[in-house]
Amino acid sequence: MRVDVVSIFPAYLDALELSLVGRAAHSGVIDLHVHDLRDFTHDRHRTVDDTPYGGGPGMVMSPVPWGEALDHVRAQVPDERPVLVIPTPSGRLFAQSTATAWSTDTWLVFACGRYEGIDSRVAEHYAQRADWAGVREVSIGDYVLAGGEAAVLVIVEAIARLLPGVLGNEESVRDDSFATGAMSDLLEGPVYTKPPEWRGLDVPDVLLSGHHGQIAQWREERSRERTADMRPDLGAS
Ligand code: JB8
Repeated sequence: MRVDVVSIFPAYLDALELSLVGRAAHSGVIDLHVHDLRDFTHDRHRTVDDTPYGGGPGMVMSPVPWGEALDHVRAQVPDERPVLVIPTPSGRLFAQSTATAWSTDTWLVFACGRYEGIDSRVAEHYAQRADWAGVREVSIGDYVLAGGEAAVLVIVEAIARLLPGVLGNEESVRDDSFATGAMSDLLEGPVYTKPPEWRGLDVPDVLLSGHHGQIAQWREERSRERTADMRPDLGAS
């Protein structure tokens, strides 16, 4: 999968070189390219924003450098159509099902807004372009960030761990109960490792029993309890 990110803070995306996503990039599973939006300006001050039509607080990102940057990215692979992803608090919710769906795409281009966001004609224009595969405006949750960069870190990590050959622990993601069941309706219950007693706290006996049927039943009960407590909205009780 090719991933391009356009931002006025390209160093923010340095974290993609680390850990799981970095391993995917170094192994060639992800072909990662980060671009500085200001490289597509032409004025002395490398201006990317302007005042909002209709008035109101703050500034809006100009469509002009965005068009130049995205056309430059698009031209890097003439025979592939990218999806344009725009993080915004006004987008559709990005969920585990979104990560799964996008994990089979061949090319994602992320546009990181700042200020009050990107001139809305950018999304409208690229949605009409036959040489792009579409535009997806997404929110990672009901809170407001200062820009799209942190959302891109979240989205790319959620996708990267689903790609074949990325996790060291191959089976945990391929396992259906982990990849889908885990997030779609029930939360994971408690987990334990050695030592069997730590600061007066014991590991539950059933987990040391070797009775796999009882262990599975116990884990399902704990999952249902935790879901009812932490996430009653998931309706697991
Ligand atoms: C300016 O909360 B967010 C988000 C917030 C933003 C921009 C993009 C995304 C751009 N503020 O997901």
